[in-house]
Amino acid sequence: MIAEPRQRARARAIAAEPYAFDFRPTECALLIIDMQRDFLEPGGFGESLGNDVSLLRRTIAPNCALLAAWRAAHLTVIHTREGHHPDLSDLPATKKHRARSDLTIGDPGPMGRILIRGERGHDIIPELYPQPGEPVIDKPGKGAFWATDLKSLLDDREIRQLIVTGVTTEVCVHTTVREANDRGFDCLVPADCTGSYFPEFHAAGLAMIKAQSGIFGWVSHSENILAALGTP
Ligand code: TIU
Repeated sequence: MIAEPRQRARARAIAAEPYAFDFRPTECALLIIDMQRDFLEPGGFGESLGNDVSLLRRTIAPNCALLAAWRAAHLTVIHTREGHHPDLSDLPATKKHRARSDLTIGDPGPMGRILIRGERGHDIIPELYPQPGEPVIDKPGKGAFWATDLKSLLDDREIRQLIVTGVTTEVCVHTTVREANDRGFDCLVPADCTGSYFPEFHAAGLAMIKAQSGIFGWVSHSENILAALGTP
């Protein structure tokens, strides 16, 4: 028997650039990228490399507000973490050695072995910690689709749209938005919920997403999403 096509979810407009995003809540997942201690917390790996983590920490409050509204609306939320198996079997030698740093992935760092699954620094910050039942995608790469089961997880839930937040704008958020775009997902990126150690890369990354009539997707602000969800 051929299944009936699912009713299209009712759309709500979210103010965005380059034009309003046609938000269909039940077909849309909130995808929170790599809000991990080692990238965001003072004393973590990111800061030990000389980065100013306050540039990333400003994303915590708007992500918390968005996540709370998303949970209250009972919509799909998915978290990701960048990291590797303790035996480093999924870590390309290129990724380990390219930085030519004294401290690289797998080495003992300020919060356990750097970007190794199960270590304190690899885990998600307490403010945004996943609740039971919320999927957590452990990814070895920058993009959330490569070498993960994210695509089948989204297909199982009939998700066609993604609101992508997290860090960093031009690295893991951008790679994931590009991967999602090529797989047929519409992506909306709220600027205040993403951040970079390099403000100019943050700005350029967002500009690239919405350029050319939305070549990779839409850019907005969390307040516009909260308004569409009916959250003041
Ligand atoms: N999550 C993510 O973006 N991983 C990175 O390594 N980002 C940097 O900006 N280095």
